[in-house]
Amino acid sequence: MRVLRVGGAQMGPIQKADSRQAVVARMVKLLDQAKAQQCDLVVFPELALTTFFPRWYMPDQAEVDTWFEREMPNAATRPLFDKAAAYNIGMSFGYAELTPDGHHFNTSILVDRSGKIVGKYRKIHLPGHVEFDRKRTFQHLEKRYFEPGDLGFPVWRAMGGILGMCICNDRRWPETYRVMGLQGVELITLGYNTPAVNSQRDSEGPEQRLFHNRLSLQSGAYQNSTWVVAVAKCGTEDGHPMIAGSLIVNPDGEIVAEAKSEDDELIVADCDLDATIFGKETIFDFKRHRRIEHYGRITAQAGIVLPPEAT
Ligand code: CDV
Repeated sequence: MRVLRVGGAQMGPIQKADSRQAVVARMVKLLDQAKAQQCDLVVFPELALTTFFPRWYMPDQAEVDTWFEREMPNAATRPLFDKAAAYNIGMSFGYAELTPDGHHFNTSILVDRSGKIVGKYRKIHLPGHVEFDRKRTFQHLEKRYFEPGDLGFPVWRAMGGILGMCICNDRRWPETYRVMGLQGVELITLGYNTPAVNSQRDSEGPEQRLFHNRLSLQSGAYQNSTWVVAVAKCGTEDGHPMIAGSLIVNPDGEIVAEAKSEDDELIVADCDLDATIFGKETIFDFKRHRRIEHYGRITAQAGIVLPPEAT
């Protein structure tokens, strides 16, 4: 058995006016709970340090840049790194990254038990739109504020296993899990900010969004025989509700821990990384069963190519 006790540190809403310092204090409290429950690894949400700012249209780039971090750790997050290292707990969390050469990414990092950053992932599947869209009931401007990630879907040998990361919308795409699955991933961490309603169709509310969340995470875990730890930032931010429903899913696709609230809440599960072996050696033994000669379209085209019309 290779058991990692993992804490999913769901976070309730962060309002526009909340400081990074106040948010980090909440994250440290969640770390305190994780320490009390003897967690080895704590997973925080996407863009964990601020409100979900892509819902706001900002024509002024200087204002946009105030939501980004120019270095990590920095003065605001140093207490989080120090506390995690003092507790000997690894962690992952998301933030908006502004690189020294001016690139903007929606980023997640993996930090080992000593407080060292050992992995970085930049969100690849950016949802939303670039320009203000008056037809939507609210904006989702990730395509305006971020560039698509440029690091692929790497995995890292860390915490005694093989770990990978993805971010929010990535969880809906089977390619995300499979690219990591092909590198033997044993545990995937991800954070999300998912509005409770669809700004483009009234009929899609929180129940359906929670269903799609579970469906994507459970199938991704099962089909790649990996643990998946998915953690929400949720509740109502500046009048905008987001789903909760943080989950830990085992390599059989079963939910082993699920958040009950829409607030700061730690969910915990013992994740035996050896539980990934059975699926990887049997029904999802990729080497024996995959038929890559028939998968060319997956990387050769992005959109749908319809068959010719019948004549
Ligand atoms: N932050 C996100 O990526 N949110 C998307 C919403 C826009 C659907 C998601 O996939 O949850």
